[in-house]
Amino acid sequence: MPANLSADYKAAEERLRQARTVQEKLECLQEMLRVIPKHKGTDHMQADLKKRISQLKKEGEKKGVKASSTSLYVKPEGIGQIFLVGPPNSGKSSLVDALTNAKPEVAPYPFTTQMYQPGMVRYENVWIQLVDMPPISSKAPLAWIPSVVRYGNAALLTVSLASDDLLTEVEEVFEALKAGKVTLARRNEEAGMFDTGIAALRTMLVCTHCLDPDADDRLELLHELLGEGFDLVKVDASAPETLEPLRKTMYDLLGVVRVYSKQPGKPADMTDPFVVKKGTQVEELATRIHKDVGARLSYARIWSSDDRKFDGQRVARNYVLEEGDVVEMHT
Ligand SMILES: Nc1nc2c(ncn2[C@@H]2O[C@H](COP(=O)(O)OP(=O)(O)OP(=O)(O)O)[C@@H](O)[C@H]2O)c(=O)[nH]1
Ligand SMILES: [Mg+2]
Repeated sequence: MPANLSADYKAAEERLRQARTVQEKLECLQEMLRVIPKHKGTDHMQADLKKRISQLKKEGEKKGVKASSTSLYVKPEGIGQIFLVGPPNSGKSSLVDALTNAKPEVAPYPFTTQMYQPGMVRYENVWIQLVDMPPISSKAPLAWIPSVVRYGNAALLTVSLASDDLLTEVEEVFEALKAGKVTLARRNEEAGMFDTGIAALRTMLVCTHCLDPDADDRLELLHELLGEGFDLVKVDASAPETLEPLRKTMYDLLGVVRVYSKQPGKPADMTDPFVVKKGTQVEELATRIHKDVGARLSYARIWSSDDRKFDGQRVARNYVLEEGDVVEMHT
């Protein structure tokens, strides 16, 4: 029986021939399986596609890639997941190399990173996940990037102040993300997943190569392109002390606060915080500790990190927790 393969199938097959990474190949094979005519004449081809998909998934998992039948994702760890997005050679992997335990490849040529690679950043008593990503560029577009970053808690838009093509590169990043229904939210814009399917990621602009002699001129041009609204930090991987403040930057970007619970008469364990969204009320924290505690909570006592504000005062169930609060629950 003839297979009668469709144009969609042939196009996916052609893309497969050109695919370089595990993800790209996987996406092509999955597409081929999706569009192949389902009849007796293609039974053996369908079986072959399934076998190749399963082999590639195993190969991908060995390299740290989690693949499901429809999408790829990076398993979140720590108190939040932050993706590095940016043009080629902008210093994304250098940041992961300097700030985390991961050892991504850093090289002086573009398109070094082909696979996402998560690392963990220590900030005081918490861990934040920072995910290195392949570059976003029209020269080698990877359609899967937006579908992975959309589930992150935030993004670092990493751009190089040593690049003469900076503006075009940045525009390409915005365009590619937009095509995948991802936008980068400025300071005053709402972040989150919208009904339209658009994911808006809270974003900080990280300008690398800030010691380049022309860095300030390029930054001015970038300001003209982007307008107001993105908070930015300037760093240079050749001066490691400029990278350290990024730890706090990342923490602040996540929009969370750390609070510590204590038993009456005992000190709080300040090494082991509860991490909750800004705006969380004490009754929500109580429910998180145990639903009975939440239900029975009558009041709490708070010690602020700045103890001139609260030094064991009673607060009601709807008290909004602040960074560093020590909380004693009373039922
Ligand atoms: N002087 C200087 N060099 C940097 C800086 N950041 C990165 N580099 C160098 O620039 C080159 C590219 O850095 P990478 O970290 O590999 O860049 P990338 O964004 O991961 O590149 P791709 O994986 O291709 O997207 C390497 O040679 C780095 O050592 C910086 O802030 N200052
Ligand atoms: Mg890289």
